[in-house]
Amino acid sequence: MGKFKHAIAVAVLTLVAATGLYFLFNWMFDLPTAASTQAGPIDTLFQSHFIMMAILFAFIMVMMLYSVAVFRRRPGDTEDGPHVHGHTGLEIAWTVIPTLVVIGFGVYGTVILGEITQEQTNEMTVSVVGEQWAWSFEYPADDIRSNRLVLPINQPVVLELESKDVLHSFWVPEFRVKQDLVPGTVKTLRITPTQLGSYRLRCAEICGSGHAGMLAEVEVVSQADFEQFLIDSAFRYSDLSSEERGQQFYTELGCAGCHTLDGTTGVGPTWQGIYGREEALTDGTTVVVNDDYIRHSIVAPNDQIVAGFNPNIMPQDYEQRINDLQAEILASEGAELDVIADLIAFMQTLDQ
Ligand code: HEC
Ligand SMILES: [Cu+2]
Repeated sequence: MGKFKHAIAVAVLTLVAATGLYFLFNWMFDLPTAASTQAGPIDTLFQSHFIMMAILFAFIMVMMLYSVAVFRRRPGDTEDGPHVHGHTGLEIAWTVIPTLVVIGFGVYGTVILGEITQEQTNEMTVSVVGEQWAWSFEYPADDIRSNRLVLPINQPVVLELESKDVLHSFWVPEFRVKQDLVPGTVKTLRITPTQLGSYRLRCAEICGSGHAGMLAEVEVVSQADFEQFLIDSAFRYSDLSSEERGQQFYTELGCAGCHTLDGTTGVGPTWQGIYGREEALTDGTTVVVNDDYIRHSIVAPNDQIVAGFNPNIMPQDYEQRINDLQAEILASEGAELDVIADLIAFMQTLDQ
C-alpha cells in the first residue's frame, strides 16, 4: 500500500514537471515562422522530441529528488539501509523501453525525411550557386540570373545546389530544411513556400573569413509578382557593356568551339593576344590584326588564311547569322548593335 502511494506521487510530480519543461523548451527554442509545407512535419518531429525529452528528464529528476527527500535518514535512525541486489525485471525494462523509443524516433525521422524530399508534380527548378562568399540563382527556363531568390507562393520548387569552391550550406530557417553544397556534385533541396514575405538565406557551413556575410535575400511573392520579376530580370544584350556582349557572342555564336582564350591552339588560332598581333598568312604575306582584318576574317573567312591553319573550316555563314541576330535584338530590345564591334572590343581585353 505504501509503495503504491509513492508510485502515484512520483507519477503526478513527473507529469507536472514534464508539462512545465515542455513549455520551457518551447520558450527557450522559439522557432521562427513556419513558411513552407516542409516545415509542418519537421515542427511536429521537433515537438515530439521536446515531449520525449521533457518526460525523460522530469522522470529521472523526480525519482532522484523524491528518493532523496522522502527516504532521507531521520534523526535517531541509526539502522543500515536495506541491501538491494539488482532487479532483473527493472533492468530489462530500462534497456528495452529506451531502445524502442530510439528506434521509433529513427523510423519516424526516416518517414519524415522521405516525405519532405518527395518529388512533386509541376516542380519549378532553380539553380543555386554558392561561392566564397556569395549566392546566385538561375532560373534556367527563362535564362535569368539573380542575386535574390524570388519564389512564387505555393509553387513546389526544386533547388539544384552547386558550389564553385568549398563546402557551403543552404539554410533559410523559416523553411526549416537545410542542404550542404558539395563541390563537384549537384545536390537537390525541395521547398514549397507557403507564406508571403522576405526571409534570409544564410550559409550554415563555415567556409572562410567571409562566411558570416554569405547572405542572400529570399522573397516569397504572389504568382503575378513573380512573373513581373521574370520580366524585369530578363536578359538584355543592351544592358551589357560592349566587351561583355562580345564575350556573350563568343560563346553564343560558337566561336569558343574553335578559338581558345588561353593561348593553346585549337581548331583555329587562339584569341589570347589576338588584337594587334602580326599574323603570317598562307600566301606568304603578313597582316596586323586590326578592326578591318577581323571584320573581313569573320564575313569572308576563306579570303585570308592564317599560316598553319586550313581554309573551309571556319563557318562561311557568319555574316548572315550575325545580321539575323542583330535584327532580332533590334526587334526585341530596340537596340541597334554591332556584333562584330562587340567581338572586337572583347578581343581587345584578351592580351597576354
Ligand atoms: C569550326 C571552327 C571555327 C569556328 C566556329 C570559328 N572559327 Fe574563326 N577561325 C577558324 C580557323 C580554322 C581559322 C584559321 C583559318 C583562317 O584564317 O580562316 C579561323 C580564323 C579566325 C580569325 C583570324 C584569326 C587570326 O589569328 O588571324 C578570326 C578573327 C576569327 N576566326 C573569328 C571568329 C569568330 C568571331 C567566330 C565566331 C563568330 C569564329 N571565328 C568561329 C575556325 C573557326
Ligand atoms: Cu559558405
